[in-house]
Amino acid sequence: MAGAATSSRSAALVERAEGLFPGGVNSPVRAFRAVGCPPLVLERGDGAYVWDADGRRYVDYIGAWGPAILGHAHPAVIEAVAAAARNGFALGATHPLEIELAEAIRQAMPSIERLRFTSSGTEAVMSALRVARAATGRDLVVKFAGAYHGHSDGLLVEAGSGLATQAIAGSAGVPAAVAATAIVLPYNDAEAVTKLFKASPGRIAAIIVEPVVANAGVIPPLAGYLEHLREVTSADGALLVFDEVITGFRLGFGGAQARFGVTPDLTTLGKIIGGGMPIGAYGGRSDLMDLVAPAGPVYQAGTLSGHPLSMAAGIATLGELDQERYAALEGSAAALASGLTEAAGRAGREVAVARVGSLLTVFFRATLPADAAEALASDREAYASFFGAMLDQGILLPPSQFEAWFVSMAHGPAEIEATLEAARTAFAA
Ligand code: KE4
Repeated sequence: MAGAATSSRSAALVERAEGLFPGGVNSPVRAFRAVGCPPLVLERGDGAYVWDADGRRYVDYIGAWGPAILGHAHPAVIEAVAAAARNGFALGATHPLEIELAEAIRQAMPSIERLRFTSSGTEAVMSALRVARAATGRDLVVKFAGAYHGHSDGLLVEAGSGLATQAIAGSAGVPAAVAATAIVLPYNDAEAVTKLFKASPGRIAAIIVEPVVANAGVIPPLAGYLEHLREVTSADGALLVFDEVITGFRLGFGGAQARFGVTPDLTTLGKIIGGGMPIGAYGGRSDLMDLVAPAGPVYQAGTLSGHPLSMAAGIATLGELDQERYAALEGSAAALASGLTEAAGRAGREVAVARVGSLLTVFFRATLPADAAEALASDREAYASFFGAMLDQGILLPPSQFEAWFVSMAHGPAEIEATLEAARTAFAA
């Protein structure tokens, strides 16, 4: 049986967790249900490695779901958090470290003229859309099938009956009236966006998009697609919101908006900017952000927003990111992707490896998916057995076909080669 939790300390901990948390976890993906094996209990990370509660070591591609771009427990980040902690934790007023991190973010992403920190990506997205609705006086928001923008009610939605019709709830407990404020379109379909705005001029507050989809597995934008979203929203007076919670500082210092040269009106961030500590941020044009209380009529608040320890971890993390390290990261991820493609080919396995920067997905299907519907057609069983075979060899992949692998700057040649060696065995199994 793959992984831990047979008869062990992990198993005992899993059993206690199951009596405490829904599904035994504090976030659903950690239950490993999509890969049909017992969840790991991880209690230590260092560089590219994590250890489970029985001391088993794994090369880690979950990367805390994005924050760990430096690798786990980076000394500079630990020292920064320890130093900040010695001055106390949240103090309840503006802290100098908030200003320092905000200035570092703005320097890297100039479209973020002003911003507000939150404690999660969900809060950042929820707040950015509240600003968009206030700024435009419109209620409807467009998102794309397969994209994930956190768990706020208005975004837990699925496509309505017809294309470009109002969405339906994607979760129990989401009122139909709230779901109806969203429209869900297929990603990478420029025509669908054009048709929607032609049919509903002046009614849409914003499009929110993962500029590179990472929550359906990795799906890059087709050439010209993001530019098209920019043109259509600008022409209609709607706003363009880039959800860069994953891509921000992942795809380079300026995130996806720099890589693709498309400037959104608002951006949401999280994960890397907190270096693994709780964080989110939303920001953009100052005329929009000045609508937020106490400067303007859009209310949004948070006890631990801008928490000094999160700020310290974020500042230290961004301080370690430079062009040389991004180039090395690009090289490792490229070597991994091509090695995986070759290993699968040699074993006669039909996989398509998608990669943008250090985000990658091995889709168990013949061709790269262009949207969520195609991604969903992947062979989940095949992914699940591949996951198990890799775990048995000490390689921890994301426990779902529809999550991205996160390569870190701590994944060196040894880790990449160990992963490819394990993949050659796993594909042949
Ligand atoms: P949080 O509220 O989980 O900090 O961020 C929500 C969010 C917003 N936008 C994007 C593009 C995201 O990917 C996320 C959260 N990502 C997931 C991983 N697919 C977090 C992992 C989890 O839910 O446990």
